[in-house]
Amino acid sequence: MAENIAAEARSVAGAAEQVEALIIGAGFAGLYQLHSLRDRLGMKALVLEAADGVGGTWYWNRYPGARCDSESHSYCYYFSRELLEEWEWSERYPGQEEIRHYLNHVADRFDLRQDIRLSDRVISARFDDAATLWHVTTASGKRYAAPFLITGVGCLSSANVPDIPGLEDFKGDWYHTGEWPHEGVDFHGKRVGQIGTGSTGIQSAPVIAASAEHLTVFQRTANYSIPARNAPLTEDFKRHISEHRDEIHEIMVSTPNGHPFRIEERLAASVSEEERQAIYEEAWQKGGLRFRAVFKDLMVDKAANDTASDFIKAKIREIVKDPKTAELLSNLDHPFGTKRPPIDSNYFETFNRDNVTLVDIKSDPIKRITDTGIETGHAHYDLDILVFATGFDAITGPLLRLNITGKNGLALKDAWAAGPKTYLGLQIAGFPNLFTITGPGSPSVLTNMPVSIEQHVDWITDCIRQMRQKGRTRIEATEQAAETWVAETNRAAEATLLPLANSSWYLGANVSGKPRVFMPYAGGLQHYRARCDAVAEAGYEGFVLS
Ligand code: N01
Repeated sequence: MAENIAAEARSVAGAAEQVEALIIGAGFAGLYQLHSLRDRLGMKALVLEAADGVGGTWYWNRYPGARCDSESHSYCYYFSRELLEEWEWSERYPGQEEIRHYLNHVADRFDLRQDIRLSDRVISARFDDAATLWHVTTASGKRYAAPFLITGVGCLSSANVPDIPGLEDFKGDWYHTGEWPHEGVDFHGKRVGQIGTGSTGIQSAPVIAASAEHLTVFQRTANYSIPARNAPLTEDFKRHISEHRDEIHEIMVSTPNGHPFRIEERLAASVSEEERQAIYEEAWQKGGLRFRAVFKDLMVDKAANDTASDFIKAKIREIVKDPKTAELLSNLDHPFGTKRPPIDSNYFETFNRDNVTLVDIKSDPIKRITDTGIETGHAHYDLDILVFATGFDAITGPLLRLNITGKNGLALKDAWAAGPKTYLGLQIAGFPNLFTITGPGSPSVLTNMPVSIEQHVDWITDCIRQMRQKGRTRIEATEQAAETWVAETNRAAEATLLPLANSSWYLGANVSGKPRVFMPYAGGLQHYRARCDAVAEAGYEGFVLS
């Protein structure tokens, strides 16, 4: 807070640098938005980035085992055929370092760096109604102004370190997975405690266990996971991908989740028990998120979902040798897929190692952190290193921490006090000319992210192009359109099993005090895309242009 006030005070003295569009964040979204506005529309645009390099999520999440859950040939930009053809992925799922290299390559290839300001965090953004200008201030006190402000801050970039009493007393080292040290962490000879068993914890535990003296995993909610079956890409596969790019892309943009595979048309109950088990077994052996796509009703019919859930529970019990540990790991309290399903490399197998212990903190919650470890109601665990794989203040957190103020002094935190309200996840009533790439109310976090990002950036770019052609300078979502969209987002979620996961970050449940609202649009990316296109074709229905 003091840092913010000092920066605001310093900024009064310096003149603002004015451009035509300001973009916050240099990840997948910000890089493509800069390229689109600058190189397609000829606008003077600038990206502001807190980190000292590009990459967004893939800059920060350097924790052991960090890897994408979408297949490499789909987890990339499709806007440039040349880019697609010159970049070669090495593995089925790209690791953090490879994706970061890819995004650095994109920044160089499209000559983006000259318009990116690194190492300076945006601390406030304020709309000047009379001038139709966004004024942005950074932590170093620099000021910028532009008619358009576009956020590309990601959905999972605001680290959530839970408020457990005593952390300040801990004498060992502690880390959050989303803000991992660049030089890495040496676990050799260390007793490590990991809190959290989401996608991150499920990836990090096997890698930490491989070098630590001992790893204690503190599990609050048991989680599903499907084997990733990661492997180097074969030459045959690479050739296949390069010969079928258009078909692959067509599938990605016409399915609900943006992945390069279709959801099967059959229902879980349409096949015999024996056939169903064989289908699940084959999907388990192939690995990855495709497991969720073997029947079309897994996300909408609880009985269908139970068949997948039971299959996975049986797998966990088969893999994990100690029956008590197996019971804790398979004691799942939510339907499969209602939290983003992790994929893993030997997660459940890790609990067969002699140097790994699972602690159930649902039945015996953490009381406090002591100077030497973690104390629960019934035990004390001595630790040298504490790893928080505790997720993020997701979707709204990265936007709220920008301290955005719209028309009439309306602060975003007040506008969203009861939960986020947007029109199409793209705009907020009362905040003209502000676009939120992958904002709440869009399907983004339920999808393969780059596909959603490209759709949003293309829509925003086209909108600004049309505004310029028609001499319009301002666009603002109406309150009515936002209300209607929130109702539609709620209806879409209720038509699925998604709201049944009580501890999901989709609902904001992992952050204390956060309003419990299902934030993403669950009606499917292909329907959402059609809706956004229809809105544009109807002259930006639901927006006021002036
Ligand atoms: O975070 P999470 P994440 N005390 O929120 C626990 C993407 N991602 O970083 O479930 C004790 O899912 C919490 O327990 P509970 C992906 O979209 C992708 O793992 O709230 N425990 C949970 O176990 C993913 O969904 C990839 O009861 C506490 C864990 O911490 C998203 O990022 C890889 C606690 C948090 O799980 C977030 O995943 C990694 C507390 N006070 C991430 N607070 C890939 O592409 C929280 N927990 C593969």
